[in-house]
Amino acid sequence: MSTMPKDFLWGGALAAHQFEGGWDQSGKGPSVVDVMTAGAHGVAREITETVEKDKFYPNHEAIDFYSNYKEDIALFGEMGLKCLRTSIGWSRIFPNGDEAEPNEEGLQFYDNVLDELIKHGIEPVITLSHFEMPLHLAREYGGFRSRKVVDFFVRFAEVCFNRYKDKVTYWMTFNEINNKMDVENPLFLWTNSGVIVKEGENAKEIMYQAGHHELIASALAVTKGKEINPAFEIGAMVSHVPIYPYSSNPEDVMLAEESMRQRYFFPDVHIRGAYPRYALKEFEREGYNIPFEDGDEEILKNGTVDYLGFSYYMSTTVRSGAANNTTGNIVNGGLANGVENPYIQSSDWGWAIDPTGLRYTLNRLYDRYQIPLFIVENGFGAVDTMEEDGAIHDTQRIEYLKSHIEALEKAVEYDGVELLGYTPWGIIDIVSFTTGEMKKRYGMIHVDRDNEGNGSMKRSKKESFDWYKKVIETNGKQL
Ligand code: BGP
Repeated sequence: MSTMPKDFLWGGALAAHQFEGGWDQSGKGPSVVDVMTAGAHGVAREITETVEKDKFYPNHEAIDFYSNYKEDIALFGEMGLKCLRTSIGWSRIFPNGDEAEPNEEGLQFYDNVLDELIKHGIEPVITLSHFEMPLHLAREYGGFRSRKVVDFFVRFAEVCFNRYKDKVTYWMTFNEINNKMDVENPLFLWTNSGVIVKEGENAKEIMYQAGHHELIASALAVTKGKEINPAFEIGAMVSHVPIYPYSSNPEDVMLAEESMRQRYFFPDVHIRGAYPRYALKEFEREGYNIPFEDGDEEILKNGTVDYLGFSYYMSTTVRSGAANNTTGNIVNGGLANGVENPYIQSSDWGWAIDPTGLRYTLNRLYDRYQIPLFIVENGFGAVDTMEEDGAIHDTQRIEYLKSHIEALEKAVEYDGVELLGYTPWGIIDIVSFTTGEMKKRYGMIHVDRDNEGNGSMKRSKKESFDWYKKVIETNGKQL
C-alpha cells in the first residue's frame, strides 16, 4: 500500500517544440528544431541550413496544441494531473534571441496557457530551454560557443521569471544539458547548444566549452530568479541512464564507475557549484581550453539549484574490452549504446526496460546530492493499435508505467528518497525528439496524426487515461 507524500506532484511532461506547433505564429522565430526533418528507426534527422519549402518538418505543426490548448488542458484536468511540465519556446519570446525587447504576442500565449492550467488546478513546471534556441543565435553567434548567448539566455529567463512570477513556482534551466556528452550524435550538441562541430575541431572540447557557458547561464539565471521571487524552486535537468558493469570483474566495475562520470559531470556542477576534480584532470590530460572568465567560480557557487530533475527511460551496460562500450545516450531512437544486458528486455526502439534501474538511480542520485529529486520524464514509446471501435488497449504502456511507479514508491517509502513528483513523458501523443516520428507514441491521449503529417488531429483517450487517473486519485495506491 503506497503512502506517498500527500503533496506528491503526479503529472505529465511535454516540450513546446514537440506538441505546440504554430512554429511561425504569434511572432515566433524559427528555433534550432524547426530546421530538423523527420528521421526514422536508426535514421538520423537532417539539420537543414534554413526551412526548405519541399521538406517536411514534423515540429512545425506537431499536434497543434497552439490552436487546441484549451481542449487539451481540459483533458489534462479530467485526468486529474496535479502538475504539467512543459517548456516556454525561447524563440516565441525572443524570435531572433538578441532583440532588446521580448515579443509580447508570445508572452501573451503563455499567459493564456498558464491561466488555463491554473484554472484546472494544474501546477505548471516550466523548462526554459528544451532544445528551442532561436535559430539566429545558432547561425549568427555559434550558439553556446559564444559567451554572448549566455547573456541572451539570462535575459530570456529574467523576462519569463518576471512575467510569470505569480503563476509558476517550479522552473528548470536546460533540458538534458548532458545529452551532448554523446558527441558522436550531432543532434545533441545542435539541440542542446546550437553548435555544429567543424572539421578539425575536437568535438569533446567544443562540447565542454559550450557546456561551460550553459552552466554559467544556468547559475546566473538561478541567482536572478531567486532575486525576483525567493519562493521559486529552480532545478537542473539531466538525462540519467545508469551504467551497469557487465560482471563482477573489477575491470567491468571500474569501467562502469568511470563511465558514470559523463552522467555526473553536469549535475555535479549544477548542484555542488564547482567543477569536479575528475573533470579538471581530464581537461589537463587532454589539453582542453575551457573558457573560464574571472568570477566564474563565484557565479557557479552562488547559482546552485534547488532540486534535480531528470529523465529516466532505460539503463545500459559496459564490459571491459567490448567493442561497443560507448555509453552515449540514445542514438537516433535506436538502442542506447553499450553491451546487451541479458537480464532485461527492450522496447520497439531498443530502449532497455528496467524499472529496478529507476529505484537504483533514485538512490544513487539522492545519496550523491542530498537534494530533492523530480522524475520529469519516464515513458514507453511504442506503436499503438486502434481497435475497430476506436479503443486503444495500451497495456504494455500501463505495465511499463506501473512497474516504474512501484520502483519510485519503493525508493520513497523504503529507501527514504526525497521525491517531488513524477511526470510521465508525452502525456499526449507528440513528435518524437530523436526520430521526429509520431508513431513512437508515449501518450495516454491518442492524436490522429501519422509520421507524414496526415490525420484529423482528433484526440481520444487510451486505456491508460483512466488507469493513470485512478493512480492520481489514490495517490499511487491503486496501480
Ligand atoms: C528526451 C527529451 C524529450 C523526449 C524524450 C523521448 O531526450 O528530453 O524531449 O523526446 O527524450 O525521446 P523520443 O521523443 O526520441 O522518444
